Amino acid sequence: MKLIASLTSPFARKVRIALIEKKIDCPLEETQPWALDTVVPQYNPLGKVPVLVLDDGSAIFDSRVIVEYLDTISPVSRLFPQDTRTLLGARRWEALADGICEAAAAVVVEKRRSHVQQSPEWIARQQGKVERGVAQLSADLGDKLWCNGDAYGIADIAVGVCLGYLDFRFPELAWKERHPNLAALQQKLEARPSFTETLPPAI
Ligand SMILES: N[C@@H](CCC(=O)N[C@@H](CS)C(=O)NCC(=O)O)C(=O)O
Repeated sequence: MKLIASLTSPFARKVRIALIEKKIDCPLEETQPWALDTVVPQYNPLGKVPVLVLDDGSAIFDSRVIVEYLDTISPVSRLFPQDTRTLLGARRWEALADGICEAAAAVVVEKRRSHVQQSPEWIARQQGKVERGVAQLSADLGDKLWCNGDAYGIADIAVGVCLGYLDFRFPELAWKERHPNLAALQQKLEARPSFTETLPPAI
């Protein structure tokens, strides 16, 4: 098994954290999905990382599918709840956190285009998703210790990765002042070895 990923992708970080939490050894093949010579399209027609390549050569893609697969191959540190209702809650948390990352990443990509090509309306639309999404995360967390139910799991990983990605790409966003409950959660999560070992590299 090997993981094809970039070190800056929040979706790949989610998978890397899950591998560490579940104590699964898996070599990382680093690639830049935007590079012309990347191997990613050989494994994922969508050309996106992360991709998990299994020993039989088959490929699993989309971080949500990969993390759920990893949870089935090792009983160590269950990340997904067993109960159907709680499981739906976990998936909703993950969908929202991932959606914020997608909108934030879309802004990063748009801002790499030349000034004349950039669309301020498109950027504002994505920024609106980020602002509203973070406010929803904060409202849903309230004063609870963990995002979903009473135990650490995939919802916390997805939210911690999302907040870390905002800090990485948009340090000027003042979400911590507006949402101190999320700031406290992130501080707790960033203290875990799985989070410290997977911090994105300095840019
Ligand atoms: N829903 C996917 C999103 C993956 C994704 O968007 N990855 C980005 C890197 S952060 C990528 O590979 N982008 C390249 C492209 O869109 O061509 C997942 O959860 O794995």
